[in-house]
Amino acid sequence: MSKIEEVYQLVSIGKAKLVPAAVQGALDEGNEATAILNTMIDAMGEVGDKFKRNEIFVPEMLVAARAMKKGVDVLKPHLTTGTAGANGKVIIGTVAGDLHDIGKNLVAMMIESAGFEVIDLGVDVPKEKFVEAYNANEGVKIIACSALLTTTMPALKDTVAYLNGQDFRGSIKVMVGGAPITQGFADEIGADAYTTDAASAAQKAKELVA
Ligand code: B1M
Repeated sequence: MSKIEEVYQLVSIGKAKLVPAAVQGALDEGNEATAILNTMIDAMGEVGDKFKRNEIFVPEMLVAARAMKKGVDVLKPHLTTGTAGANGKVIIGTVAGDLHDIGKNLVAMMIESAGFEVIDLGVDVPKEKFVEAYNANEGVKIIACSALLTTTMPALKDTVAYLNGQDFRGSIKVMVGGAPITQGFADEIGADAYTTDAASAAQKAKELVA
């Protein structure tokens, strides 16, 4: 089995301790960091499918997530470049009621790499917290919100509506994303931008402040 296949296997069965060495091995075998990242995302896809079929349960999803995070730690220096902070500040968080953070963390990492200082509010972030963070920080250019569940799409809608009602709205851009989100939904709720993945989120962030 090649190292990249091993990464897939180990993430999907949640072997957090073994993943870093396998990821390093896959890099050493000459695989691109983005290819290894995509392999881990595919492994999470399989985990999600097994969950949907009731073949595994929440604890197994959780250990797989931990394993993937360990792998991302090894990849981080290979995925990121750029001068943090030069383009201004981005506030990011996963919306209220939603505990998924791997996708949001990847977006944060790529946006940081695109030259922004990232203020990461974590998961399950109430809409008021985004505004508090804006008021507590100078130089915020973008507020970025993730929602990874169909059941938290209303919380994303609420958050964007709340941001849209703030006096400072004209001086920031609001970005949204996450697996169940679409361009149509982003338009409907009044966000400025929607992207499908972390790399395109970073690219879009640069365009929004250019
Ligand atoms: Co959850 N979960 N989960 N889960 N989980 C999904 C999302 C699910 C699709 C699995 C499935 O059924 N197939 C399903 C949602 C179904 C739906 O929405 N209808 C689901 C469910 C149902 C649940 C629970 C309700 C299960 C339960 O308790 N019965 C529960 C909800 C908890 C809560 O949030 N309140 C739950 C819990 C969990 C864990 C906590 C166990 C764990 C998360 C741990 C963690 O994140 N620290 C977990 C996991 C691991 C998953 C899967 C398996 C993997 C998620 C992941 O990390 N994907 C997931 C299945 C899947 O995704 N295929 C599943 C990899 C990640 C890189 O992708 O997050 O999509 P993603 O991020 C992408 C893009 O979406 C985009 O870029 C990222 C990188 O490319 N993106 C943005 C994200 N944010 C963006 C922001 C942007 C732009 C792009 O701009 C601002």
